[in-house]
Amino acid sequence: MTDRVTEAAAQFAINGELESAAPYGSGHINDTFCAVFAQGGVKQRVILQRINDHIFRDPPRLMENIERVTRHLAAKVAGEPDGERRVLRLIPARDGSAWHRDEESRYWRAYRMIERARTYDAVESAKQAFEAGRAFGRFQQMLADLPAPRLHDTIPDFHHTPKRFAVLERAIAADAAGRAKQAEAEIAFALRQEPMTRVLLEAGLPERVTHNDTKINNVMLDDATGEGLCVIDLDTVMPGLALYDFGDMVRTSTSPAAEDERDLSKVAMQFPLYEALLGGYLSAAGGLLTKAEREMLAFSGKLITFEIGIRFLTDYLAGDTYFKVHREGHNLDRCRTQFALVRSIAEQEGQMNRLAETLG
Ligand code: ADP
Ligand code: GN1
Ligand code: MG
Repeated sequence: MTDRVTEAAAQFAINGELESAAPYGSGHINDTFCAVFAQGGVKQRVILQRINDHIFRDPPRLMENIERVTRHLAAKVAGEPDGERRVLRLIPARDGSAWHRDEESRYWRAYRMIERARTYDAVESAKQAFEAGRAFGRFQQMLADLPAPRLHDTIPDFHHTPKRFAVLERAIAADAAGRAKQAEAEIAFALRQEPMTRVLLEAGLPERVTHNDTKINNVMLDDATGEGLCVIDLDTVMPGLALYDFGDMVRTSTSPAAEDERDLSKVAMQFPLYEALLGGYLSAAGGLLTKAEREMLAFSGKLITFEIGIRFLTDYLAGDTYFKVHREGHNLDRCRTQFALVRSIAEQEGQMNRLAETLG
């Protein structure tokens, strides 16, 4: 337990003595800790996070978004069974603020731990795909009437695929880490996909409040029932397209392989998982969608998988400055997995579209 974590934990309105704090979860962005507090023999676990301010340049505005969104969601689930566990709950700092700024000017926040539920780094069953789809769909649906003003863009152009592509082109030209040679095949594949990068943006789809990071490990599934209980990781909740969310669900909830799987023969879009995911998503958010959105559901899976793939490739070429990495070549492995999945989705896109039509 480092001094920094202990000091930060003490700033939040939590009763009891801090017993321990340890790194937690497998997110690629923030520093997440599970802190255990004890009072009179009763233990309480808390999620403590140091916000990545290299990536999120304005943490107070980001926290303003999260306060507004969690307040809105809390009002929606009030009175539902188990409502406490259905929304992320911020624990305020002792001065009443939603965050704490430490001596190094780093920003911290604390959430109630959602107990008896967990996240999965890779989908394991059709039931999980359905539940993830339903939970993220419900999330969009509950935020459809979030009162004005517009949320802050915590990362501008987060899903602007053509701009992501342009950044990749610059990274290839710069070859800052001298790695372009090792990624020749991936670079060639990426460059061939350029025409698809603009398709969603040119389709005239409506702006909505979206999550923008709907990978399966950002939804907690109930241990006892498997139900999609609570959507977490709200840093990128901001104006976006419904299909950014659906696309990232396809990326992580239809192929049971890990995001960094090296054995690409294991990486494939499995149709029964897609069927379950789509069913879950439409059961909650279907009523929101326009005809154009429905027609592009499968395409969004291919596009967003490609987009995340080029982000991993860009980071590999730049020398791993964005995503946390845990081994040599990690971002290149992740890129390869995404591109294998893009190919697999492309092969099944016709069938995926026909399914959406029958459910439409
Ligand atoms: P990152 O932005 O780095 O992905 P997350 O907010 O997703 O960070 O948190 C990382 C992991 O911590 C999650 O995948 C989840 O397993 C766990 N986690 C986060 N918040 C909670 C919570 N309130 N209750 C239980 N687990 C949580
Ligand atoms: C990051 O924060 P985390 O680990 O849930 C990233 C997403 C990527 C994802 C790939 C703010 O998500 O955009 O899709 O990694 N988040 C940010 O696993 O860049
Ligand atoms: Mg996360």
